[in-house]
Amino acid sequence: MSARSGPWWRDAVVYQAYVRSFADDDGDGDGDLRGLRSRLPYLHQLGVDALWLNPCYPSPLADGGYDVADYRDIDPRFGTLDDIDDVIHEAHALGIRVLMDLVPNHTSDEHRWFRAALAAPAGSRERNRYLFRDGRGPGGDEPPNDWVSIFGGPAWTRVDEPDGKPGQWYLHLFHPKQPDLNWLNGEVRNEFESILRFWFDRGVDGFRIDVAHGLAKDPQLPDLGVDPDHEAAGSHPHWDQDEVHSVYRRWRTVADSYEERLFVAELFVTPRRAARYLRPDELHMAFNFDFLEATWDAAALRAAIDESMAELAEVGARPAWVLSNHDVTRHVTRYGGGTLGTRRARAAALLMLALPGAVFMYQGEELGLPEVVDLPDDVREDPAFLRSGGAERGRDGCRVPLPWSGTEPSFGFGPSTASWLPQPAEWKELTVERQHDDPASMLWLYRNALALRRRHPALGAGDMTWLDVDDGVLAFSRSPDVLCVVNVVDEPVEVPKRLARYDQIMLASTPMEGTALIPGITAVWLSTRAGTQAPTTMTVTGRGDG
Ligand code: TEU
Repeated sequence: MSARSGPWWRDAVVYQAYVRSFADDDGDGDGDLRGLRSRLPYLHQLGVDALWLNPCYPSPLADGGYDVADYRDIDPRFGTLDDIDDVIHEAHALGIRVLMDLVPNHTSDEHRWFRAALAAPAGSRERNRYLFRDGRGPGGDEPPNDWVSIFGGPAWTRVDEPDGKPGQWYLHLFHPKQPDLNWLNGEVRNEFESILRFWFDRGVDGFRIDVAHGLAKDPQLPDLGVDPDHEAAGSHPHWDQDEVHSVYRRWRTVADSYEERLFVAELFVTPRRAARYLRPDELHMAFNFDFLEATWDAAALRAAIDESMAELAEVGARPAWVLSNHDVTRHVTRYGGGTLGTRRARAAALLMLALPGAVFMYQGEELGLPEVVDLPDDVREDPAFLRSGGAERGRDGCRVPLPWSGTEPSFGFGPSTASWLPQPAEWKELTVERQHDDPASMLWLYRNALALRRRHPALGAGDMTWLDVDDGVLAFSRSPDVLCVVNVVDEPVEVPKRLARYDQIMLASTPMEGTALIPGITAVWLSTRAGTQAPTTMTVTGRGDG
């Protein structure tokens, strides 16, 4: 029985599937929707509530699919609309909701709108869907302003006009193959509302919204200046402009015309500014990147948790915790790698999963996968790497296809040895099959934690109260009757006598003897009552799970 109340997403555990790297059905080395579908039983047994799919729309993949050429279809590499319908259907039958990834800041340059814009003259309706401007300087040879692309270089690219002469420039905050849309244009707004409906009508339960703070630009497109200090809220010309909120208010009315549809924002703004996106008539949740970015330090972790929870409380929103995603170095590696990184990652998982709110986990974190830091340059595809000439190592190292079974690549990722990025030989120790029967594995820890979280009322809606403990230790209670203690430092710590009544171990990230002493780098969930410990015998079914 579920201990939940409120909308499904309130305390949900959402599993992020990077479709290209999750499971490959046809053996071409790219994951696909049929592969994903065949692994839904695995996700069900893991105990997740929902699935978020990275973009799988038709795309030239100049930025891993965040360059969408058609928002109402599936890329043939990944499958068909029938395949996504099957995924949605079968996920729902297993009680798993499905979120898609919406990319509204920019399209692909291969989107029909952008092609039409290139063929049309300056000042046309077609160009006005994007941000085309004349250049500055003699002959308009210089970009319209000084904005820079996230992937390096200027944020403007000059086009050849239909007559073959160099002409206007278009804005792209990301790759030149990702032209920014003009969100002051009503046609753009209508189109995206229609796209939302298209997917909601197919049964999609919500969207993760890419670069949600980026859509609205200062209409004057002013220079950033030599020393862009835009701490003053709302004063940055292309991030977090107030106008963006009118977009989300409209989207919310669309979502609310369906049942329990969710919007999760990817935002890079302060917690205070993030709360504005989560007002009751806007988006529902935003990823907490301060938590992700906090170093493994008790005070830093606590500050990240407290600050964001305080801001969210003001608007009545729930947090969305995250440790890893497809854009960042995997947390086993961030936390120091090897045994140390793995021990910290285990403790971090129990910390995150004990907090109030939703949790977004990234595929492979349940296997304790590290970042692949030694990918050869010639296999890397991330524009962050390619456009910085390798100065940025980029994000390919967290996108390596999952190891499912066996002892040789592709480790059951697909029916062939192919995988679009090579998997390290050592991953034979980290396959799902290998961890399946190993109680000391990361997979067991996640499965047990998710099962407890689902079943224990404290870990759903329960209140959270910090307890006063030693430096280097985090302790909080969740009512009723769960105490989470995280010993962040590498020395054992005594549990204060006043908490001795919590003498039942529900789940611990390292083996514990008794509850008086918490080993170094360990998180534990304790209870005063017997019978709440983690289920320890579980079987997993599904292709290749052993
Ligand atoms: O990311 C937004 C973003 O600004 C960063 O995470 C960015 O990807 C990183 O700093 C570059 O190295 C979102 C997506 O999550 C990301 O995968 C896309 O590349 C980006 O938007 C563009 O759509």
